[in-house]
Amino acid sequence: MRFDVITIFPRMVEAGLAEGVVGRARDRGLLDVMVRDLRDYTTDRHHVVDDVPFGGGPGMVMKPEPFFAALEAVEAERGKPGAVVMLSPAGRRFTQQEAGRLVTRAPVVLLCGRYEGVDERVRERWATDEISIGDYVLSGGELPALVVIDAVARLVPGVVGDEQSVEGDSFVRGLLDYPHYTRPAEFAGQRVPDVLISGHHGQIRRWRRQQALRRTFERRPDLLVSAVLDEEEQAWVRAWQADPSPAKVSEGSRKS
Ligand code: 9D3
Repeated sequence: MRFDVITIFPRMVEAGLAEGVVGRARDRGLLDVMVRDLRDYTTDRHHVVDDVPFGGGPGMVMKPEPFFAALEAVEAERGKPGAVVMLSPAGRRFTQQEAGRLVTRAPVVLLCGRYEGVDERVRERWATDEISIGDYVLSGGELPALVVIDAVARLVPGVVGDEQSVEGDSFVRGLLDYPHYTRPAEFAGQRVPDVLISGHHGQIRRWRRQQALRRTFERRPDLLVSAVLDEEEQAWVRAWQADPSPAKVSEGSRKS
């Protein structure tokens, strides 16, 4: 999987790529990310990347020329990209499904904006996609670019180790995760559920499926619309719909 990231804060992006699953994937050559400093594609003495908005108003707008030059360099060095993604609060929402689409589009170029935004002609000429990571205001596209790279890289075969299988990832299955416990079996007056210590692997799998489903029912019922459930799981949901009273999964149980 190959990404080119175009940003005025290359060190910020590099820092986010250095650790963990993504850092290891880069070391192993499974993931190739080239972070490019937009200022390297300016031609003036002061490497200016912004200018005042036509029509007036607050803040600055990113100039088109450095982005055009950077994208022409990417094409010359790497060939035609499979996708050019503009990170923007006005984009469509990034989802697991979108990650699955981008992993098939390598090499992918990610354009990070700062200030009030990027001259519209960059999007018109170059962008194949415009993506937002959610409805909150950030200071630029760098953190969103890292989010996209992380989610897409996890879908590249070999990037995620066997011990943390992608199959089990909650949004891949369409449900939230079940609760996790490790030793000790009792801590601060809180006990690990007996079933997990029982050694009955069939029962453990069933308990986990039920917990995952219960949490999704409680917290993200919107996800149930497209989740694929077997007969038993559908029966659980119908029972909870008839009687939603059992203690909320998020509350846990507290000894008094
Ligand atoms: C305060 C300026 N806003 C006026 C309506 C517009 C605005 C411009 C640029 C708001 C944020 C930004 C910087 N954000 C991004 O570049 C960005 C972003 C985000 O803020 N939230 C979620 N996803 C993304 S992707 C890129």
